[in-house]
Amino acid sequence: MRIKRFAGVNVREAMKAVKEEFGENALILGTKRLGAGLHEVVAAIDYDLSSPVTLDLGRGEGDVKASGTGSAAKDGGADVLAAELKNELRELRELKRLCMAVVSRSENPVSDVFRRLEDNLAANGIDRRLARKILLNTLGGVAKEKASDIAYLKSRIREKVYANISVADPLSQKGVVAFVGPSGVGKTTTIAKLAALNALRKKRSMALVTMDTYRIAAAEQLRIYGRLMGVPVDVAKDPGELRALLGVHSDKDLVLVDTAGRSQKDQARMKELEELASASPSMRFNLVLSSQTRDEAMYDAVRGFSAIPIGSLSFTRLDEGEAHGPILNAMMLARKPVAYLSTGARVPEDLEPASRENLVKFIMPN
Ligand SMILES: Nc1nc2c(ncn2[C@@H]2O[C@H](COP(=O)(O)OP(=O)(O)OP(=O)(O)O)[C@@H](O)[C@H]2O)c(=O)[nH]1
Ligand SMILES: [Mg+2]
Repeated sequence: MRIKRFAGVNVREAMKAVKEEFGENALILGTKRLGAGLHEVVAAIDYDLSSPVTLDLGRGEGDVKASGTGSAAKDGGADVLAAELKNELRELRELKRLCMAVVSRSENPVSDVFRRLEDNLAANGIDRRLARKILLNTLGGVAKEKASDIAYLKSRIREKVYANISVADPLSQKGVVAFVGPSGVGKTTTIAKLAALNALRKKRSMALVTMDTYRIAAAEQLRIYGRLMGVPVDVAKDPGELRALLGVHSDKDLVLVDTAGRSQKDQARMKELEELASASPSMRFNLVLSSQTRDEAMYDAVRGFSAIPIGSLSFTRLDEGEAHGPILNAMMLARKPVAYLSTGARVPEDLEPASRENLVKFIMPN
């Protein structure tokens, strides 16, 4: 985004300068009389309105990296992160100041509309910083007579969010898919649902392997599901055992690998995952996150698990709250497609493949 002041002998002249430099898509933040024969117009524009909205939190560190490059890049990433955040903060402070200072003769000043829409997005759990970016990217191109039509603006925002969502099904191709993520988010349950859908409904040949040897009941939990579905369940203690089992199951369409939940703060356990990823380069990784995880906790999880080559994200517990904006927050930081949405604990009913349509409905229900 760029914010600039334009001066002219009157507002019309200053607006002409805005149009010349920023074009029709400029968002007018305010006008001010500076003195006799001198007026100022403050205008904003996104550098590229067609570019995706990004939450530039932790770019560099937050980007999901290929395995092996994780820790080295992460150390240098702290500076980049600090610089990015500082920059972000400066930009937002300037924007806030300008929004507050907007002088408008219309009944509904830009700042009021902006604040109402921002509050609406924030109430849905969307990070305010991301909400402001979405609004700036959306409002810039809006015709003047529509500038205070909240319903219209919301539909434009929905289009913007829709355009920024990507979805993918990691099980559409044959292969091995591992499910990783924080403790208790619903990894094993998601695997059970996917096993039921693929083995029973789609008649695909499958095997399940659990690498969760931390909890005594973990393997048993998966075995019970496997037995019900007629799908073999094996336990692998380490990447070597997994490799041997994958050899045994090389005839299967799909092998789903369950891993133990872990905190991204537990360096030893994260290291194990990195080793697993580098020992199994063809394995695809799906990061499972709870849609109820808010703000920094969500970003910490996304950043923490970015040390392994995450291919897609899944979100659980959509039934547990009304606000699903954290899904968008996580997506924008991870910049990875969404695979599955879990809407309850029932196996296999409570699972939907992610689509742009259902995601927009969850993220912006009102
Ligand atoms: N309400 C709700 N409960 C869920 C959902 N997904 C899973 N659960 C429940 O959450 C609990 C934990 O689910 P698990 O699948 O064992 O979670 P996990 O990520 O494998 O846990 P760990 O292996 O211990 O890290 C279970 O009681 C599940 O029934 C969901 O989408 N909504
Ligand atoms: Mg589990």
